[in-house]
Amino acid sequence: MTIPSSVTERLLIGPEVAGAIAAGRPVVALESTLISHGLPYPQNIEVASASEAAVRESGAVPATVAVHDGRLLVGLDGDALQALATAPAGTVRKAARPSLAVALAEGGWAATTVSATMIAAHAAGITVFATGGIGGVHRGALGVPGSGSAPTLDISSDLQELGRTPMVVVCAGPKAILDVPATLEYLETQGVPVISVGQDELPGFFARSSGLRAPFATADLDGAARVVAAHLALGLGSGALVCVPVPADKALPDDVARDVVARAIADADAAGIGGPALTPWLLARIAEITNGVSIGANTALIVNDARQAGRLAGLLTGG
Ligand code: PSU
Ligand code: MN
Repeated sequence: MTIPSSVTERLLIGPEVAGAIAAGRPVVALESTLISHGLPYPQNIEVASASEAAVRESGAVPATVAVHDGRLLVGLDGDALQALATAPAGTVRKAARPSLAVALAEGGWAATTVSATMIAAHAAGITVFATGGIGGVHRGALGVPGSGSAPTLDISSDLQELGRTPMVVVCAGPKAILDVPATLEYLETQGVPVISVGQDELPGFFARSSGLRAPFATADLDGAARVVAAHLALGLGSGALVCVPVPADKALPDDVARDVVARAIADADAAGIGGPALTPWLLARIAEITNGVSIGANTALIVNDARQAGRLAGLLTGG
């Protein structure tokens, strides 16, 4: 058995994506965990297709990333997207930095989280990546004051990946299910600039605002592109996080978002859910509690992020 000895040997880059990278044209990586674990069918395939279309409309080439039979696919075709979106529950692994090797070695399909998508996209030579929300410090990771419960230390590998991989990730803010202040502190420690576009407050994923001031804010995407370009040119090795708020017409009101998230977290605690299953479980529970309204917000913000990332990729390549 010959085992590929580098990430590059595992890569299988789609022809259109490979052509765009070689020509220096703007490319946007898209992750696949939100397809297999983040949203139900058929909203998952709709959002995957709409995100690719939004990237194209803004003048860039989309490259959705996943793992299949030992290869890191960068640029899925329509059949592959469909296969991922319709796979029976439990048959698609969730691959992050710590579980990428298992996903590659075991064969079959795996969806890539933000961390694993960054690894593949960076190896392919892509700089810009769009997702809905990054993983972060889960509530209770550091213990719950006064509760006597032990810290879970559940901190997404997305945060360290942002600290070690020089890419720009466009999202709608850290997922509201997280300990957002701790997530911001962690990103600061990792040397990751966090830039809010168009508002001083950090976007709150399902809601326009997280209730926290963003570390940096720019009036528009051009301003964000200037900061990102300066950061990447320094060669520090870390990535940057650009946060754009969910479109207003699909946003959950700030107080509603706060309440449903609190309820879902209490339910997860009661049900004993933890580890990699926690994020998908909470997203599904929030969809239930809101009668699907959260799915409308989630899909709108993902497609919007893809569109902004396409524009950002154009600005960064001088387009
Ligand atoms: N954004 C979404 N839905 C998702 C995710 C992001 O709108 O399902 C996924 C991403 O792939 C992210 C992952 O990397 O959740 C984080 O999982 P964890 O907290 O287990 O690290
Ligand atoms: Mn985790």
